[in-house]
Amino acid sequence: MNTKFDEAVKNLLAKHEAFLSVKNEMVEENNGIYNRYKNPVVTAAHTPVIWRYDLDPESNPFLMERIGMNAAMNSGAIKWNGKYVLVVRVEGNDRKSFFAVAESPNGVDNFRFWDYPVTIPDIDESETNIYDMRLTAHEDGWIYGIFCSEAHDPEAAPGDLSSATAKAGIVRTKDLINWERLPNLKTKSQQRNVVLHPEFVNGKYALYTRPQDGFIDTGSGGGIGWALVDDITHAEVKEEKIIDHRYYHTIKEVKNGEGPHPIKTPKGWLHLAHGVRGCAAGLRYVLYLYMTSLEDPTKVIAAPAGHFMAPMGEERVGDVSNVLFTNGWIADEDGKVFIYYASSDTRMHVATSTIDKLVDYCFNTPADGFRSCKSVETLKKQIAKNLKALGK
Ligand code: M1P
Repeated sequence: MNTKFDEAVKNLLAKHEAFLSVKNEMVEENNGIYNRYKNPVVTAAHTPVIWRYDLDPESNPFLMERIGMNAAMNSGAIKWNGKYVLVVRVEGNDRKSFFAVAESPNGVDNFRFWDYPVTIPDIDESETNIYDMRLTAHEDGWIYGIFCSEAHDPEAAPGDLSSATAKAGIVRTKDLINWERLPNLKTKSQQRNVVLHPEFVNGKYALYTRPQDGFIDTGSGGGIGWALVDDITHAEVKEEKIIDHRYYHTIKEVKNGEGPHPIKTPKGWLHLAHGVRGCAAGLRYVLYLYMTSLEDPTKVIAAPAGHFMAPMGEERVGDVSNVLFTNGWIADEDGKVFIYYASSDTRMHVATSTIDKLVDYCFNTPADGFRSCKSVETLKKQIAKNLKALGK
């Protein structure tokens, strides 16, 4: 019996519980499109005390953190048994990422991690890091998770301990507890941000891809791709078509990547993605929306110009600053949409909107004219229309 130690553990658990129970508040925004929330929804500090501390007075007399957690970010999302569930990319102080499930009763606060992280079967000794899982409840009855499987580049020059390669790892589950690992996606190029479409297309599994020449550079990879796959248990991309292109002097000039799988709406598939551009401060990651046709999911039917969300305030700063990234959203049956996004590779946030608003945003936000003079023309049209409406 160690009364002082027991008291300290009780105190630690009580403080953590109080932190997890804090209610979140919607922030008033004036764009009419979505609302942010005051607090991040999941952070490294949300990870359980039993992960981080050894609660044995014999082996940890000072009650120190033994296994530190550095970040809780890029999370897949799904509504599961009435709960808002995130498969969070947790990154330890050792820089290794892993997946862990956190659930909330209302989608905006009180996220609590399950006791154990997800065990992803190990099929490749060279796989060093895993991250950014996209979840898809597919019409075949399985819930799939596609994630980035990273390894040290076997062709790196001696002494180069940074070059890496990215592949798409694939798992599936029926209960979010037991995960079956399927072989990695076979492709000609490296791949990150691969996402499974929720329906069969022409009887095949359909993937959003992101071909890239290198680990960081997409190089000749022109944007978000699309590929049909015969057998998901031996998935291979034989043909890949770019459906959402990158363009010079846009928010996705350097790279882009599909976020979570698109939401089916009566007017088309609603997509959420990230776009990247370079600047003196480094890469800037923002979120954007676009829509594809229900009849032909490879056909873009709405492409609003510019970003939908960009880093703001404290979101701008973190381990990799100036980054918003998303790989999870949940659409409720009443049309409310919970957009889960990470800021600066550090913490998770939520923003809420509705399918009607997001679709309206896609079809009625002017498309990119790719030149300043075109942007001025678009702006002048709106001003003239408004002046007329105001009787001026
Ligand atoms: O650091 C920003 C993001 O960079 C990568 O995304 P992309 O492949 O589009 O460049 C990923 O490593 C992602 O996890 C990270 O958030």
